Amino acid sequence: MDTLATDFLNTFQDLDESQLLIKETVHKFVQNVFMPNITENFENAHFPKEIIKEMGKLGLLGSNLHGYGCAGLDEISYGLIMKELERGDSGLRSFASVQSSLAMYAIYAFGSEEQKKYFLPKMATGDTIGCFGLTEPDFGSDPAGMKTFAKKSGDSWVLNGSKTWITNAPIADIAIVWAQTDEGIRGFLVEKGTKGFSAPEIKNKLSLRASKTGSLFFDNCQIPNENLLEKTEGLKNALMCLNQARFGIVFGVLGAAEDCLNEAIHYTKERIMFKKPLASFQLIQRKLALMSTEIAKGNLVALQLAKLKQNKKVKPAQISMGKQNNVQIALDCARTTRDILGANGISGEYHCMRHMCNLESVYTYEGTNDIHLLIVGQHLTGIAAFE
Ligand code: TGC
Ligand code: FAD
Repeated sequence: MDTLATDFLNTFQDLDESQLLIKETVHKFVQNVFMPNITENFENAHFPKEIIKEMGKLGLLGSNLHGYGCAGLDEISYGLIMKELERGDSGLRSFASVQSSLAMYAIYAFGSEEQKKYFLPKMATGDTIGCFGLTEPDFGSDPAGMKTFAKKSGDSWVLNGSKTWITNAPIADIAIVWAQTDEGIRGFLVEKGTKGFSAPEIKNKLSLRASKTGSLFFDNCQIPNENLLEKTEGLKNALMCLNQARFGIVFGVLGAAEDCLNEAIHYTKERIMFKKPLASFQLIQRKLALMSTEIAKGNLVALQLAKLKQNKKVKPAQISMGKQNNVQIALDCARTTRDILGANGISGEYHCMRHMCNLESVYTYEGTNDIHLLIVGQHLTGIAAFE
């Protein structure tokens, strides 16, 4: 890794030994285990499930949760993990985000002690895979309107409805499902094999191809009361899970951006045009300098948010600012690198086009770019402009 290009302001110069080791270990894991097959996996829309348990062994799943077999790392370490995973592919980071920050966190924060003891250790090792169903076909940015309904019936709940665009759904053993009830929105653990529950894959994605996405259908599913996340009492709890995952994206996307910048620098030093390396032209250097500057700014944003989060002082709107800003930076870097590589930029032999396609999803999921601007706008003005 060329750290001058990607950390121009030495933002991460004060990492402690353990943080440096984590960063290096995940980097090596991604390069040695994941990257050799990424081009083929992306082409074939294949997610390499076999690496999940290795991620578990390295402590990468639920890494910033404490107890229950989780690594209990600090927030900077968690961010660095996300960054190294997404340097490989946003799909790999997506898997870890959903497993850790959405599914495991939901159980960790809102589950009963029995649920935590039963599910979290198996999820930390990667033996049990989770997904998180909030979005519905007609309720994406506005999940408050969800139609999925759970009706209390004796000792259980009867669940009807559907969720869509759910990461990990086709490979998940358990789904965290948010549903309306007579008492407001609550979270449920729906186990694979539950009668009336199916999770078919969504095919033909042109983005995040090395990640599995699906729908969730519930047809009179009987959910035992012990699978209710007992501490859930409204949409707010689902949004609290999103804060965790959005924070991971703030770091993660910079991994993809840095990979693009490194690719652009390397390519332009080698590629001769008009008898000179592309890197010697002013317009090219301007593009590289702007990419490096934006990445440096993004890293400062990420580090500051990690510090606030570590001290339990971070506000959701601050995470929204970071998500919106850093995803935009990463997408711009991927597009600029694609441009700089000319025709080669569209080839799977290089990484920028894959990152660019992936980042189009990241721009939309976990709250669209515009929704995050509206959240910051609401914070600045006190006026919600969503409706
Ligand atoms: P609103 O009335 O503003 O809020 C309802 C209650 O929730 C509180 N709240 C939050 N609490 C914690 N964290 C947050 N981020 C919160 N945002 C709001 C709020 O204070 C209120 O509390 P209370 O006590 O008054 O009840 O709710 P609204 O319905 O007007 O919606 C606001 C809006 C639009 C910002 C929200 O719905 C939103 O964020 N929409 C975007 C939806 C979204 O991000 N979906 C993501 C689905 S999961 C996903 O994409 C995973 S991709 C995974 C991967 O592969 O990596
Ligand atoms: P819409 O809400 O229909 O938005 C469409 C456009 O309208 C956007 O540009 C948006 O910014 C704009 N818009 C919407 N409302 C307003 C407004 N009030 N003012 C101005 N503009 C507005 N969801 C999950 O629950 N779990 C998952 O694991 C998950 N994984 C995903 C994986 C992938 C690959 C993708 C693509 C999505 C995933 N999602 C997941 C869904 C994702 O969270 C939603 O796509 C996202 O919240 C946006 O919802 P939508 O697609 O319905 O777009």
